[in-house]
Amino acid sequence: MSLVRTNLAILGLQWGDEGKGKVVDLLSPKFRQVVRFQGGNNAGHTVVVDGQSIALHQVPSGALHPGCFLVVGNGVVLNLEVFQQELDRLQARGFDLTGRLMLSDKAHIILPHHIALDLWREGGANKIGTTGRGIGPAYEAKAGRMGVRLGDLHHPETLADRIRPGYEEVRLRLGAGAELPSLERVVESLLRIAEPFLPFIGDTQNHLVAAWERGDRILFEGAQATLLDIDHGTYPFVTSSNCSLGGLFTGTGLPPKALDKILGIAKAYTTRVGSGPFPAEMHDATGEHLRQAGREFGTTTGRPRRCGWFDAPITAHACRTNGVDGLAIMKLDVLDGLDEVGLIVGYRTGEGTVTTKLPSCAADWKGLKPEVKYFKGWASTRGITSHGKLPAEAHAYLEALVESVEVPIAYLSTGPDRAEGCIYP
Ligand code: 2SA
Ligand code: MG
Repeated sequence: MSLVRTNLAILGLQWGDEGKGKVVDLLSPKFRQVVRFQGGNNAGHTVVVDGQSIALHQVPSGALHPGCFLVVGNGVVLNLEVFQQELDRLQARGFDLTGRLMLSDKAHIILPHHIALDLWREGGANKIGTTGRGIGPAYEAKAGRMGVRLGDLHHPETLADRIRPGYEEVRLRLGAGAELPSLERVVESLLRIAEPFLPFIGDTQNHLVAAWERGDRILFEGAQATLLDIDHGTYPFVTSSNCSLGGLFTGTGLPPKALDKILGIAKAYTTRVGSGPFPAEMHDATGEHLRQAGREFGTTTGRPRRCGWFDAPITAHACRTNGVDGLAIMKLDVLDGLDEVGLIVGYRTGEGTVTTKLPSCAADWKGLKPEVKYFKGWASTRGITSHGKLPAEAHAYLEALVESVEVPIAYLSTGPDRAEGCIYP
């Protein structure tokens, strides 16, 4: 897949944690603008440089490249306190974002009562295993027209009136037991935390349209992934934004013709954190091996991830939803040393037939058993930088994977470091 002169979207094709951060970090030197368009600090992108890893949650992964201008689009929900911590961590490592960061004045702010509501719900029977960062309630406030946007920070005199309706509703819902700071405290601490950000707040849509018109190359960095998309994922076990392609346009204000190519990111196996349908899940020693070998614990919350073989039907669904041009297959090396490697090619239903169609309803996933095709394992792919050096068994596995998803591989990752991987012919 040629990337010459393209504006490119990087999207997750599974349930998140595919390794989007590494791909964005690798590609961003070729781009002038790196843009986040949805999600918030529920995202956790780990980039590894010279053996040292840096976890980013809201700052676009292009942060480590001084030539990249970083844009946080209107579709993002922001926790400014956490954003400040990220900036401080970057600063301590010598990465200064002054003069190369813009936050949309239309992006919504995650407020303390959003976090309280998220945690309150997660303590009840309807818990869905959120990251507890207030993401859902912040998007609800936006859709309910009670949200507070970064642009509102320019009007401190009316900020309390902006915050009050949403704040009062949460207080009513949580009742006497709610440990919420007073409205005055919320306003006062927001103004204090937001102060350093005021110079960065601007019209990111105008900024991006101008960048597009003058031919700046733009990289769009998706967070979470298609199976967590509020419309196209395993609802209700999803996040509250459109993590698939549609969210890129609503979350930036750019039209579809501003985008040239779509790179879909998938791990060579499948993981998910939180509850919800996950037919690939293996509760046995192989599942545990994948978790340990792949260090499958959440970047944001440290939660152990559920693990299983590569699930072709879900990945094919994600490729269709996003119109993916090429795949980046990550963490192939985690499958090293296994006697055999599985690939889920369909699901066996209660009636004994095999389907590749994903149910629309979470309840209909129950009873679907993965139909696994097994391949002979290989010794090692770790650190391989040339496609020709892959073991024949790994080739056979990847060929079957491509055949089942019907999208070619563009990049293959064989280890966490920037250098570990190869362009796939
Ligand atoms: P939320 O907090 O409302 O977005 O949670 C709703 C569902 O979305 C899932 N979700 C995620 N799944 C994988 N990775 C995510 N980000 C972190 C990371 C996760 C972590 O990148 O490592 O550290 O635990 C992410 N964010 C949201 C979540 O598990 C719920 O199923
Ligand atoms: Mg992640």
